[in-house]
Amino acid sequence: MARPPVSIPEIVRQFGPTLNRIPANGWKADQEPDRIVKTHCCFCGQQCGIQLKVKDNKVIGFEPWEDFPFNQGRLCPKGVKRYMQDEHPDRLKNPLLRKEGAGFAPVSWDAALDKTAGEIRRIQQSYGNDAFALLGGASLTNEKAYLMGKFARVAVRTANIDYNGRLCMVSAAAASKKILGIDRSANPWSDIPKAKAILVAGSNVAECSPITTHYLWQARENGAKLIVLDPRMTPIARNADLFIPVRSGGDIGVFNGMLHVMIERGWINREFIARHTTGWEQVEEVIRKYTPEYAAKIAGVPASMIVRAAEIWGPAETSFLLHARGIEHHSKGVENCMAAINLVAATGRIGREGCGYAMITGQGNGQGGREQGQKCDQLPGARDIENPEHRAHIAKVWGVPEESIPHKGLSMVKLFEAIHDGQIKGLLSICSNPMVSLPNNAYVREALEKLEFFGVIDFFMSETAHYADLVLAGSLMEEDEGTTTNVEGRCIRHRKVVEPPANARVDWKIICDLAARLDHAEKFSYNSPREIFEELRRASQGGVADYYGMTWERIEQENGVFWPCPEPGHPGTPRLYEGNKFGHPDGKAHFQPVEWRPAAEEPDSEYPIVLTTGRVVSQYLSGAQTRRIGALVDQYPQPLCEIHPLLAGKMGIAEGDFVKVESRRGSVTVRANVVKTIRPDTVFVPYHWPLDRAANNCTVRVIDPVSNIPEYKICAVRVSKVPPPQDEIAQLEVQQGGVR
Ligand SMILES: Nc1nc2c(c(=O)[nH]1)N[C@H]1C(S)=C(S)[C@@H](COP(=O)(O)OP(=O)(O)OC[C@H]3O[C@@H](n4cnc5c(=O)[nH]c(N)nc54)[C@H](O)[C@@H]3O)O[C@H]1N2
Ligand SMILES: Nc1nc2c(c(=O)[nH]1)N[C@H]1C(S)=C(S)[C@@H](COP(=O)(O)OP(=O)(O)OC[C@H]3O[C@@H](n4cnc5c(=O)[nH]c(N)nc54)[C@H](O)[C@@H]3O)O[C@H]1N2
Ligand code: SF4
Ligand SMILES: [Mo]
Repeated sequence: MARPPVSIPEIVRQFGPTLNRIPANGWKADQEPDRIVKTHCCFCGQQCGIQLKVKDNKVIGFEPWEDFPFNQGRLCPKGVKRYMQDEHPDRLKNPLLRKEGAGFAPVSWDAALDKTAGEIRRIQQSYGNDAFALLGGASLTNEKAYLMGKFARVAVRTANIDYNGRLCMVSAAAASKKILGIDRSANPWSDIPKAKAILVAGSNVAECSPITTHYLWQARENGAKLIVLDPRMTPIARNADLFIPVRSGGDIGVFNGMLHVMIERGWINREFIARHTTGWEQVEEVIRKYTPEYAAKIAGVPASMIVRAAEIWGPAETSFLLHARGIEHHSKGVENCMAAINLVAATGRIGREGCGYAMITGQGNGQGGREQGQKCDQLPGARDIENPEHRAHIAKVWGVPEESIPHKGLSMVKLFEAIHDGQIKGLLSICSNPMVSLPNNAYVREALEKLEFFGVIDFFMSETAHYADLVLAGSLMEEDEGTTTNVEGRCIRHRKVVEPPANARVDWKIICDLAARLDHAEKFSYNSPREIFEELRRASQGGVADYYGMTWERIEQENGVFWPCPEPGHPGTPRLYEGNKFGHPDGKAHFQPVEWRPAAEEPDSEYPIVLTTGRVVSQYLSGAQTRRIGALVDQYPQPLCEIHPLLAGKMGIAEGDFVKVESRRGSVTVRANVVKTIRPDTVFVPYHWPLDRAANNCTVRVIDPVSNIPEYKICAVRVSKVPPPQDEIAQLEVQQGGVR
């Protein structure tokens, strides 16, 4: 039986529009708290230490936690306001079942869990085990990420589990593994201020990894030179010694061009290359043709900028490379990152104080979430699901026959294609909002409508949950306890601050309750997340991401422990590759030659402009959380289209006009923000909004062949001035006092 299509106006009537401003009972931040709990921010990969104030089992405010070494009390606007989610009127407090034609109605947990387990069984009996898929998330703690991987392989026995980190860290991960052998930032952030040359590629540091700004400032105060690559002059770019306004998709031009100049001028560490690397000859061969002039054509910037970048980076005494999604969200995302890392390996400036490399992790547990086995090709400890030894180790920890562990499944975008094609009939999703975050929204909607059963575990009725048959009311970060692993690879402890409200349930318990209904009670009989962590330690033992030597007590006492930490007495490993020992079996770094190639969809005469997408400081990801916090909404209420005055002038567009940004797949209508800080051939729209304001109406459903990350950072569009939109949701939001 096909599920009925969802009526958006019906959802708006039932749950209100997406913009909710003031909780019914208000916040009482001026009250005296009963308790103050040291924990961490639930949002980005910086995972700042924060203290939450509690009164009567309610979070009423925050205080900085100055002793936590990473952020030393610093917080960004999101961290400061995050506590406002807790008492939000939209908070889901009961499991909700879709009633034909009548929206959602509360049901008992027994009914909800029986229905979910029953549908998993029915679908698997009719269509085979792999016809039921699971989707996890990198905002989940390590414990929950581990549990999801085990739940998929042991209780549901499907190969098809993947997670939203597939949209985020996988290009960086693959590149780092290929060249250096390990998927983790190589250095603790305390190394950044000691570097004399810093290259930041494709990262809007000030808005998206705000605390990292402070480390870059310190470096500059110590005399470092900062190079920034971005098609937009972001706040950090405004303060750079050299800002290279690279064309989206053109970074390989800059990296290879820099290497060309460095070879010519003798700024290559040939001794290091000979002793500690392989594959240099092929790189040198490829680089030959990347003269500054040739490279400049690819990058869309003057050749002199590339030469200048080489002059800063090449001879520097110490250096640090950081990159983020700007170079990773491409159909050549892995190649972009490899070309960048080649620059580090060619100088041998890695594995020492002030010499290093980092990928700026995005989601709260972006690092840990990709180690514990919720990826389609992975088992805990960052193990390979196709490696017989790795499988045998995990089978032993789980107490199951090795043959019973499914093999590699489909990655997230492919999983949606399989739903579309009818291969996958059922889906249970936790901690993902693909209706906003996957490319080409219309395609995602069609896929969700085809599912025979769709269950969602969330604490808010996300845009994706609107399409579910059943929504299970899960837990906010502060309502449960566990660990995450921050941007540096430091495993930290999140405390339980308050109990979940009413009839909501902690996520891990929901998963264990479901496993019990699938006849696996004894393998999921944990009494607490701590027990899950104890098992995770053993599962990770001997793996690349080894947590065996950690305990919750140690993590707390030491303000976090860096993996690998293979033994209880081991100090942890803040800096990887010390003594030039790389992660490959031969101990060497493996250079990877990289040739530039065009994006899947370059601009043409019909769609002449590049659209690139990303973030703003006050909104987080799909916005399911931050669009509900009035104080954050006020900072950036609606998506804007950044457009250069030259381009705007050609089309008669002025600041504040409505513009239609249209690709071959769909369009978004937003106000124009005419700024000189963007390339005149490019427009930028942040992606945190749903429906008619979703940047992902336009983006292209093309993925990197190695990492399977979508090409969010480049597609072809045309832009035109239009009258203000008149739809029903727009009207409702205007009535609510929202700004369009
Ligand atoms: N405020 C806020 N902070 C966040 C998040 C959030 O949603 N909001 N999300 C978190 C997550 S999950 C992530 S992944 C990170 C993302 O952090 P970032 O990667 O820093 O953020 P983005 O805005 O996605 O993209 C960064 C920059 O890439 C540029 N760019 C686009 N195309 C190219 C290109 O081809 N080359 C280069 N060099 N640059 C390009 C864009 O102009 C943009 O300024 O942020 C994390 N922190
Ligand atoms: N166009 C464009 N699209 C993009 C990007 C881009 O730059 N441009 N960036 C991509 C990137 S880098 C990312 S990371 C993705 C993110 O995309 P998503 O993962 O889809 O976004 P989130 O907002 O994190 O969605 C998480 C959902 O889970 C819920 N949630 C959060 N924490 C928990 C929890 O602990 N338990 C439970 N049960 N639920 C939880 C939230 O309420 C929300 O509904 O978006 C990608 N999409
Ligand atoms: S969103 Fe990120 S930078 Fe901001 S307070 Fe939270 S963890 Fe820190
Ligand atoms: Mo991300």
